[in-house]
Amino acid sequence: AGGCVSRIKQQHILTNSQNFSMDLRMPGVVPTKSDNYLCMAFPVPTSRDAYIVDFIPHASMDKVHHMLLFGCQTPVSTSNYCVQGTCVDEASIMYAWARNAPPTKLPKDVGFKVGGNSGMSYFVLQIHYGDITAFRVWSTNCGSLCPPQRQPFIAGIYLLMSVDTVILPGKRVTNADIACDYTSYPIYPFAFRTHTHRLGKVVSGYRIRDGKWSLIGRQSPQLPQAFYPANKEVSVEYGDIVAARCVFTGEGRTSKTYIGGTSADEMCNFYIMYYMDSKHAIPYMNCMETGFKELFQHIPAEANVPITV
Ligand code: IYT
Ligand code: CU
Ligand code: CU
Repeated sequence: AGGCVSRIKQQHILTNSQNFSMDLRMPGVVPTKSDNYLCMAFPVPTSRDAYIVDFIPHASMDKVHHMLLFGCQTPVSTSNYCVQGTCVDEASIMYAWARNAPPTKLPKDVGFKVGGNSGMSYFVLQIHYGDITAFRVWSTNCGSLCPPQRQPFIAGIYLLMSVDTVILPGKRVTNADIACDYTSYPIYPFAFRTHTHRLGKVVSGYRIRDGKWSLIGRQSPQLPQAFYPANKEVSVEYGDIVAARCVFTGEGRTSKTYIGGTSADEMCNFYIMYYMDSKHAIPYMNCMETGFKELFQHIPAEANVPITV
């Protein structure tokens, strides 16, 4: 993926029989231009089932704006820093760190499954504006001797994203609405993350059950885009609807703004980080449907109130 500098391998793995931690470092990287996103892939150091149970960010505050950790099967590059993109296949986000935002902890007994047959054979660390950082992943697996112990709860991500929003220039308010029927096993949201580019004012996510809207989380996408604690009372079960709204403004633009990858484009994302019983273990789900207009007539008023930052 474009210009790469050669990779300095510096990886530390601490092990005992059950647990190990792994440092993911991108030492001495100097971004060549602002808004560079540098990434690096690290093989998951076991072919057995392993569960990430903690993340310890080691970012140098003055240099790193934000960093995201993904898991996937096929990174863009396994031997070099990558300048654009993360994975060839679908990347699943597992962790987000942003300057000035508190890091989110996984609840007790909850882990992201990696290695084994999870489809996650690489970690990919993506850093915005960084030149030195390290990441540490605590993980439990069973080494080579003992039988693998199962994590009672599996962590996963439910991503709601808009694919077709168009923001008209000068128009004060444009809503991007997303909603899907939920037809799977119960999930228990514990953190959420919002993502838009410059035009996003507020992003809110809900569960709708028997017509009643319950807030999972609401945040300004102009604040650090980390995972924030979700409303713990709201689980999502078969028969519920999961919905999100992003509120945008077209003020200050002179042409239409579409969904896309550059900073001139927009995105509307609401990520739900959840746990579920590992009996079911569905690590990734998404929703890209535009909700019915009729449904969104009943969205709580708070969803339309911009959060001033
Ligand atoms: C078009 C769009 O909204 N892209 C988002 C959501 C997205 C994330 C992942 C789409 C796909 C993914 O595999 I992970 I396909 C997007 O790119 N969001 C950015 C990061 O790339 C994760 C963000 O910061 O949320
Ligand atoms: Cu950033
Ligand atoms: Cu984006």
